[in-house]
Amino acid sequence: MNAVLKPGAERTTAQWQAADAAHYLHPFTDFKALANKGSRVMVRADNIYLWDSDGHKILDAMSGLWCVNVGYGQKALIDAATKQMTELPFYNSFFQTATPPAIELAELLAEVSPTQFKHVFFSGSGSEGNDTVVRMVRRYWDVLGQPERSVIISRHNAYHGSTVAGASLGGMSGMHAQGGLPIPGITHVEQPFWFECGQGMTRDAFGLKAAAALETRILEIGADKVAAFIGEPVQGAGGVIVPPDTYWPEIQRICDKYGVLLVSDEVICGFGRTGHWFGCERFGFRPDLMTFAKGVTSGYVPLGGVMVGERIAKVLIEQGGEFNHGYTYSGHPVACAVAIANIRLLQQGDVVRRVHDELGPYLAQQFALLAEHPLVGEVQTCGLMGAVQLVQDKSRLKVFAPEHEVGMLCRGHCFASGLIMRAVGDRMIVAPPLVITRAQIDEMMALIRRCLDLTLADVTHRGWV
Ligand code: PXG
Repeated sequence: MNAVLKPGAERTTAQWQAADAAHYLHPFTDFKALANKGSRVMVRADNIYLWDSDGHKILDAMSGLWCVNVGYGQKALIDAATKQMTELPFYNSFFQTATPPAIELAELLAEVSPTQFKHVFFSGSGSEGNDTVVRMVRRYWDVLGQPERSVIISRHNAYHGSTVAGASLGGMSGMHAQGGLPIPGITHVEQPFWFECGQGMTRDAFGLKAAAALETRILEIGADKVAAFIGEPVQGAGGVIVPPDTYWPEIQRICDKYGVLLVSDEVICGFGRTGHWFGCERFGFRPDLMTFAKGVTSGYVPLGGVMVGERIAKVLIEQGGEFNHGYTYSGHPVACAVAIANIRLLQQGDVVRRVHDELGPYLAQQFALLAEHPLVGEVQTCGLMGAVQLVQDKSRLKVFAPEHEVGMLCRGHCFASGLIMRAVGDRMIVAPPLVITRAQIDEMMALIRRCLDLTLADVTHRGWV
């Protein structure tokens, strides 16, 4: 009988790292630097914990990459995939065909989405979802006889993916610096980031000012040339930037005034992350399109898509003829079956309400205590997302010199202490699985506190404070 090996134990860590360095180009990575250092190889997971190839247990406060909303090891998702793979592992939806999971998921998404959404277009990822958004909003205006209405307005420091259209919609200067992006017809306005752009104003006044940047740009371009505005309800990859409450209602007012389509990128905020099914519900706006991915399957298999509001669906269905767009994996039956099981689990476990009523408020309360730490200039939370802004001088909210990379120092302590927390510059962020318990939030907070203390000791020792 063959011995049953532990996951990952087929090779030693050093052997995994050598093969990785020899063949595997990782996303958003300095290939040479990583090859010299060696990857951390993750081999197993359960609930909110991961184990690496050296057997270390790690609390995953980033839900994989903002996606494992129901936590690891959920049997219902595993069984759904196994059953669907056995019955029908693949069929496409191109040539007037469909599969039961794709149809049923479309129906279920309409049930959990805000009422204006009755239709969905599936993709394989969030980036592909946003490519679909670009093609769909332009097609909509074409069909209505206004093809010149093609400009899409987004925001600096937005993240909308890494395909050519996704990276162009995004407002990441590092991404625009490579490969001639953004493509024409996409323009960026101010982000609602009070800490960086709004100090000296009240948060509410700043929210209105940041939204006014949209109106100014619409008037500069001409409303008859603007197709849509896109934004994340809370900027995730940008650093968990929770906008002032005045921001989104004003954006909605401006889009309505000029007839501009409003697109909510819900790739991170969707499926309970904010304590609502979708982030737009938390902030009180009514998008025409919603991009989703990640939490729709809790990341167990890739799936994304776009919820299409009735304003657009009606035009495309009744007057549009053929829409020349789609992906091999649009409506992949295994991905859709897993998504159905995932959404049922969120519904049956009352997970979204628990984030709203219990876990979100508890995280907010615990993060508020962190604000007293000498390194912390600002904390923000929204549902089960949180950000801690590290500062050099708390009284004046003065930031560290970027070259000191204090966020990376802190992230290093997190890694070494068994906690996965992201650093965006000097903003430390978490987005744990939505099934986390209060006791596990306490465990996470103790680790965060310890890492802040270790970082404070470092910067004191180096004379940076
Ligand atoms: N929109 C948003 C709001 C996202 O956060 C995408 C679109 C693209 O999704 P795909 O599935 O194509 O990756 C995302 C992805 C980070 C990080 O470092 C965030 C994402 C991806 C990778 C890294 O925080 N978000």
